[in-house]
Amino acid sequence: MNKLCVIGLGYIGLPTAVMFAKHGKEVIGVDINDNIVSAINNKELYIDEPDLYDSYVEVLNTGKLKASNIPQKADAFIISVPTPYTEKKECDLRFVISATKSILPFLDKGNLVILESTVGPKTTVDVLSNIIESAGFEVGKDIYLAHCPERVLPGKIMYELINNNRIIGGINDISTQKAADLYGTFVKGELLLTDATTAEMSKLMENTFRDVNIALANELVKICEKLDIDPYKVIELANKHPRVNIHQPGPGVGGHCLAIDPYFIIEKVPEEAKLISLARKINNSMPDYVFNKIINIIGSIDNPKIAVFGITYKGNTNDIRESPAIEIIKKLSNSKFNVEIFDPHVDIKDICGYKLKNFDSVIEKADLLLILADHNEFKNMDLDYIYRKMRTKIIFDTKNVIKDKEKFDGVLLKLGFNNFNKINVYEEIASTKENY
Ligand code: SAJ
Repeated sequence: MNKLCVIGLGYIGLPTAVMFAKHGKEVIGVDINDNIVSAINNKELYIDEPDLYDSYVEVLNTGKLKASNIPQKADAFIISVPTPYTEKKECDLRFVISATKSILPFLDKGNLVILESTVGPKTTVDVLSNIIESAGFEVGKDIYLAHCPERVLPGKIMYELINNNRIIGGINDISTQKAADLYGTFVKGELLLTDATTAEMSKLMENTFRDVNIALANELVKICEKLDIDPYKVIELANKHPRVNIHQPGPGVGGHCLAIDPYFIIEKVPEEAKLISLARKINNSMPDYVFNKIINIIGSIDNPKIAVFGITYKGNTNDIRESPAIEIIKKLSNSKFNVEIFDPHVDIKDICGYKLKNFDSVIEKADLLLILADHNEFKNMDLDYIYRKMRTKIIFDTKNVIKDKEKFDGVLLKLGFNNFNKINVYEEIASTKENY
C-alpha cells in the first residue's frame, strides 16, 4: 500500500496524513474546505499542535503530501471527518456518509477503506458497507474495510499517534490484517486486532469511562458540601489505594470527545445505558451549579465585577469546543453581570459580548476572580499581588489549581466550599465594602 488518500484534514486527519507521508507513503490529503487546501499548498499550518510543524513542512517539501479538494485513486482511503451530534443528541453521520460517497468513483478492487472518525456501534458494518456495496463491490472481498479509531490527546498528537496502542477492527480477518499492516508503518504501540463493531464500542467506552468517573467526582463535591467534608482531601486519600482512581471535579466536561461520545451509546440502547446517561446529566449540571455558587458569593455586592480566568475546555489548550466555561459566561451575560476575561491561550477578542483583556486590567478592582481552566499560568500566581488589586478579595477556583491557601490574606473558595472553607465570605465582603 503505497498511495493513500486521507479524507478530512482536521485535528486528526492532518497529523495522520503527515505521519504516513513522513514514513514514506505518497499521501493525498483531501478536504472540502478550499481554504484548508490552499493553506496546505502554501505550507501554512492552521492547527495549533506541538511538534507538527517541522514534519508538515518536511513532507510538503519532499512532495510526499499534497492537498486537493477531490479524492484520487489510491491503495487505501482513510476517512477522518467530524462526527458531531444532532440536536436530539444522536451521532450526526452526515460527513462520514458524504466522505464515503466521495471516494466511490475512485475505488478499485483490492483497495482498503478505513474509518477513523468516532461513531456509534455498528456504523461501519451497517452504514459504510452498504454505501460501498451500492457501488457494486463486495465488502471484505473486493474492498477491505476497517474501523481504526483515533485515540490521541490534543497537544500530544504526534507522540501519541506513534506510541499509543491502536485498535484495528476489520469487517473480516483479511480487512483487519490489511489495516494492521498499514498502521504498522509507524505505530510503535501494540496493534490490537478485533472486529469493526468491537472497535467502535471500545473507543466510545474509553471516553465514557472518563465521563462517568468525572461525574462521580462532581457528585462527590455536592455530597461533601452537604456533609461538611473537603472533597479534594477525600479524593487525594482514596487515590492512595492502589486500585482507586477518582477523577477531578470541575465546572463541567467539555471538548469534542467526552461530552459527546457517551451519547452515541445512549442513542443505540437508551434503556440499558442508565448510568452513562445519568453521568452526562450530572456533568451537564455543573455549569449551573457553579453559576449558582457565584450568585451566592457576590449576591450582596453592588454592581460586582467578575474576573474570569480561562475559557477553554481544559488547561493548556486554545480549544473552546463544548467548554463549560463558555456556558457559565453565557449565564453571567444573560444576567448582565460586569465580566472581564483573561485567557493567555486564546486568541479571540470577545465572547458572549465580553472583552478578553490582559491580566492586570481584568483583576483591577474585581470583586471575584473566577478560575475556570487549569492553565499552567494560573498555578503559581502571585496571590498577594492579585488580592491587592482586587476590590473584594475572593477567588473561586473551580479547577483546584491554587494549592497553597494558608499564605494569603483573602478568601479562596473551591468546589464544595460551603462547609469546608472556614473563612466567612460575607465577612470579607462586609469588610471590603467600607473601602468602596
Ligand atoms: N476533566 C475533568 N476531570 C478530570 C479529567 C478531565 O473535569 O479528572 C474534564 C476536562 O477539563 C475537559 C474534559 O473533562 O473538560 C475532557 O478532557 P480530557 O483530557 O479527559 O479528554 P479530551 O477530550 O481532551 O481527550 C479524550 C482522550 N480520551 C481519554 O483520555 C480516554 C483522548 O485520548 C481521546 O483521543 C479524545 O478524548 C478523543 O478524541 O476521543
